[in-house]
Amino acid sequence: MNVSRREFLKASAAAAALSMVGGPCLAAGKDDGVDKWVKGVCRYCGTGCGVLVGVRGDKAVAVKGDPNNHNAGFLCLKGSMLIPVIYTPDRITEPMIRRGGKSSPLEKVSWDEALEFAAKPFRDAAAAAGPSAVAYYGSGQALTEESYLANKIWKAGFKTNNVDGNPRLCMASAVAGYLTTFGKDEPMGTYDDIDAATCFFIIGSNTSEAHPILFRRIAQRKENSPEVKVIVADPRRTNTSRIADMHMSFVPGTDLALLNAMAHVIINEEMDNQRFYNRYVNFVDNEGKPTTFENYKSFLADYTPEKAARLTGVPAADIVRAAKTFAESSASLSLWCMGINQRVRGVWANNLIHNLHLLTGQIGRPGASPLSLTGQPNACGGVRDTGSLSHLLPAGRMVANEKHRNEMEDFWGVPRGTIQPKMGLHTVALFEAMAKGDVKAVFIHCTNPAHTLPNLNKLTKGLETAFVAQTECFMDAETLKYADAVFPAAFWCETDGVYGCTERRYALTEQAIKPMGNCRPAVQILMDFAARAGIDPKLFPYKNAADIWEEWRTLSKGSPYDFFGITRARLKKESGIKWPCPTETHPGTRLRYVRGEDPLVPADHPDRIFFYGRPDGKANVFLRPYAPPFEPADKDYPFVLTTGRVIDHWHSATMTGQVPELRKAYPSAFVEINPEDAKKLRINNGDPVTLETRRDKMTFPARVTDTCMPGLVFCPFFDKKLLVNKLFHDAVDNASREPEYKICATKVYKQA
Ligand code: MGD
Ligand code: MGD
Ligand code: SF4
Repeated sequence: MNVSRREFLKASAAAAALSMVGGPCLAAGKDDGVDKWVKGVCRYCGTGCGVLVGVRGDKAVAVKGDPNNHNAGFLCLKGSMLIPVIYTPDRITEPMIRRGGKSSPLEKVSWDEALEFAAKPFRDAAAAAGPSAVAYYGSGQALTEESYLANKIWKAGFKTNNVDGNPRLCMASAVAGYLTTFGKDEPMGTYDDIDAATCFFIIGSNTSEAHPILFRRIAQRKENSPEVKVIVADPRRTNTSRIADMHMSFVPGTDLALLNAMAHVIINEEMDNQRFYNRYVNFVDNEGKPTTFENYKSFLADYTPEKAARLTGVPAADIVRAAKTFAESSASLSLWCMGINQRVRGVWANNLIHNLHLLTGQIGRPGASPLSLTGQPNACGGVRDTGSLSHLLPAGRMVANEKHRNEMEDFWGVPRGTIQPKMGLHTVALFEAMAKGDVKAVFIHCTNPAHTLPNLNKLTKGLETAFVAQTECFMDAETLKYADAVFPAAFWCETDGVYGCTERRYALTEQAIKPMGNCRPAVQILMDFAARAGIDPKLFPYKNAADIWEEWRTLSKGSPYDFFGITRARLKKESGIKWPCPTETHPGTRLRYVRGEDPLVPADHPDRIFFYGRPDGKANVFLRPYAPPFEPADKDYPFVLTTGRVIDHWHSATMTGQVPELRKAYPSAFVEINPEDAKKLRINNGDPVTLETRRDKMTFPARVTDTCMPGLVFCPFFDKKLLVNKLFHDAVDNASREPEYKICATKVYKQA
């Protein structure tokens, strides 16, 4: 692209998003003739843009950005094209079962028959092999009420902690990063920090494609205040890096060395903030045992910029410049996503980002914060906060903690000892256990694992072996091939519930239209299913999702996740509220852990910042060494393959693939390859190029582009005709259990 950075910046601010404030909307209709506008949240990413759905008669006909939400009326293209997704002929509108086993066809049946057909194998498996023979596999795209309910049904009803979901593939390393550094999950910063930051440190996030409306806000901040610096650290030269003052492209998987080298420079150049860390920080070794600042300094002696330069490929001078800019700017904001989390050392990488903030005091002030970008619209509110993962319980409680289990048992009204003390199976282990026959029946909700799990040839064996009950909306979903019973779920604005996005913001999606055909809201499906599976209905005495919200809100009261003040009535009026929010008159919290801002910090606390997630109120700076990725390039497999997103498709494209404009933009997957490599391998644009890994091989059309550095190739994973995840290993971080989707070794050759 032959445009200057300034031109690109301008274009990014304007064109990454479509302006829709009060204007006409792209949809199956026009703004005029709309009977009413119903408030909601975009179905797609963790940016959590507010939308207004235009309804005419009994149909949704339009969508536009909510001018009163953080997105100020802006939406990106896919968000603005949600209406055709509702009305695609691909919608599943009737329950279906496979009467004759996995190889028989799906037949449409009544709800009663489908529910009974699905419930029996769960009853039988639990009776014959115990509670751990059943499982729930959920989603950061499910509504909060759905995940809270499922978590309760499985953990307190079936008495199994086999509750996991796609946030394990996504934010698990960020969760464990916050827990280990600050003692509690969820960030202290918010989107308001973007407007106050003077240095953006964007690492392992292609914000321009994955969080376009936030990228628009960053680009606008830079456009309006040219002194603002943007540093991007990403092996690929993405559109995000094109607005950067500095792009550090490095050998994939070497971030730990880069981040430690930045800390080294900060201390050696005396840019550290001793007053801050003496007051608010504990230094701990790799095992979490107390150590001293002096030990930390000696540990970092091994991470000179020169040494890190040899490992990462980033020039030493650039590492020094990045460290100085980060430390000396008046307010530095770090933003990161899957380039950091989807790594076998993802938790460590999260800790090292937090280290930079804690060393410099770039935290707890407007614009100065670590802020992980959440991928899915409700991974935070729905799954992390409700504790709907195999090791968690609601509101920051842990399965392994007896007091926490007892608190939940008392609140849920089940006998002490009901919740099992042993953690359930994390995602990869769950699908392995299904393949072995240890888990015999799984309920899959709002996720498409047959497309998106790593090492698919291995892990789909679990879906071939276990009984699979699945909620879905679209026939395009790959997992349907393995489903024994399919429940047609009401889609997005056909039902109501709360989403919680990146910045601790809860917002309500209201029902705008009736569910299509015979579809039902997922909370109804879950309750009907559980009752038939033998779970005591006293556990779910709810008429609707609003009742579940009421219970969950009450449960949060007095916890470090307190949002008791966020009532449904308030959510209907307001366009999102950030927790902590303990009372109905509290406006919500912008700066978590900060006295005078966060209601959970006592007004008379002696310190300005109180990290109340830890017993002594101090955060941890960890001594985390560099460790290589699981499968770096080698002599036999000399390239690194990385995977990720494109702006116009959502994950497995079951939704975005229904929209002709989005499909045309990216009709199929491809492999990006650097021009130098392409020349050596005699590859031209469009040539069929085979990637061969230790698991499988697959041929993609080539895109010759400098986006990838030499030695690196990139494939998006949206295309079900080219399931790139068959090429990947399933190695996971040993703390968060998140898979390393970002790095595997591959051969690359042109197909004859
Ligand atoms: P990715 O494309 O997965 O997107 O959002 P992002 O994480 O921003 O990868 C991010 C970057 O990591 C890539 O640019 C890649 O080059 C870089 N990377 C690869 N290896 C390394 C490494 O070793 N170190 C570092 N530092 N970086 C590396 C993901 C987010 O997007 C998520 S989690 C979800 S669930 C949502 N999905 C989604 C979608 O499917 N489509 C669109 N359009 N937007 C989405 N938004 C959300
Ligand atoms: P989606 O396509 O979002 O992907 O993985 P998935 O969650 O498996 O699947 C959502 C499913 O829910 C779709 O089948 C959709 O049709 C269905 N659906 C949509 N709306 C509704 C609804 O209202 N109700 C119900 N019941 N169903 C609905 C995402 C996962 O992928 C994530 S989060 C990450 S971060 C990983 N990223 C990643 C990567 O970066 N690289 C590679 N190679 N693989 C990855 N896989 C992971
Ligand atoms: Fe939807 Fe994300 Fe686009 Fe906002 S940025 S409109 S939440 S896809």
